[in-house]
Amino acid sequence: MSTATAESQLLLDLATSVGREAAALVRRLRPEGRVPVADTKTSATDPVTAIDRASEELIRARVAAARPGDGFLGEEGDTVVGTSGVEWVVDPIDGTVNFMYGVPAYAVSIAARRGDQVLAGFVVNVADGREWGATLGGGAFRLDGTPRRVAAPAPPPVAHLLVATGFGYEPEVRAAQGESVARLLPQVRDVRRVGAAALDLCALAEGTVDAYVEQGLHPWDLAAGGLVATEAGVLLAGLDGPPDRRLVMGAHPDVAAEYFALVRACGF
Ligand code: LIP
Repeated sequence: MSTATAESQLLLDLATSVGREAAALVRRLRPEGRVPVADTKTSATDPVTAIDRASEELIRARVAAARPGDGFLGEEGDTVVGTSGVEWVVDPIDGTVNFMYGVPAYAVSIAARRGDQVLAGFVVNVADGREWGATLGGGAFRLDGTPRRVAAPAPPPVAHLLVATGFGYEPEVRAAQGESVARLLPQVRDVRRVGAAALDLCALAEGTVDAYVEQGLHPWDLAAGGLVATEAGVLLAGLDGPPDRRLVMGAHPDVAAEYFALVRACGF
């Protein structure tokens, strides 16, 4: 096992143990019914709950204890600049609106990267316990139960793709995204709006959707699920290069070029 792979595996092992502990905390703290909003961020409909914050505090504490020199970029707290060259990129609850309403699609998403290169990623759907993990060059796996490799299946033709997508929190951004999706809809099988990018990317990795498109994602929405998807054989792309805040597109290599062109033609 190469040194790089050994390091990535150690990072995945830590992400997995800390991610499972954070998921257990979120399950334990979630009250019956609707979860109250603690605050809002980019808009009145962009919520954070006290449990998002508790989950991130736990993850920060565990990572700092295990790897004190590492950096930390989390959705809910201050960025920590490290000295080791490794940075953790964390969404303590991806799909916060689903979490608030009790829609069973919200996840803890933990990745470790060196510069722009994600080395390890772990995603757990807190509501149903499904887990995904990946290391750079080491493949993608389902980790709940007996670990088993995940590989994106051969896709149908573009006109029959089931596409996952999502919308931002700012009304004017949503309006434009809605128009692009309206143009895409008659040219594919259908769309799914699950509400958590990390789970969308893991669904793409294992073929419960065929393609993905979203604008406005933050690094913590994309890092871990993105590695699971690419290590499962999916191609991810952005507007003019790697996926980023402006655009994330994903599909199997057999249809990627045609699908990416369609997405662009729809105005994304
Ligand atoms: C969510 C993303 C989702 C997007 C939502 C939101 P959050 O992240 O995972 O893909 O459509 O608008 O940004 O805010 O729940 O961590």
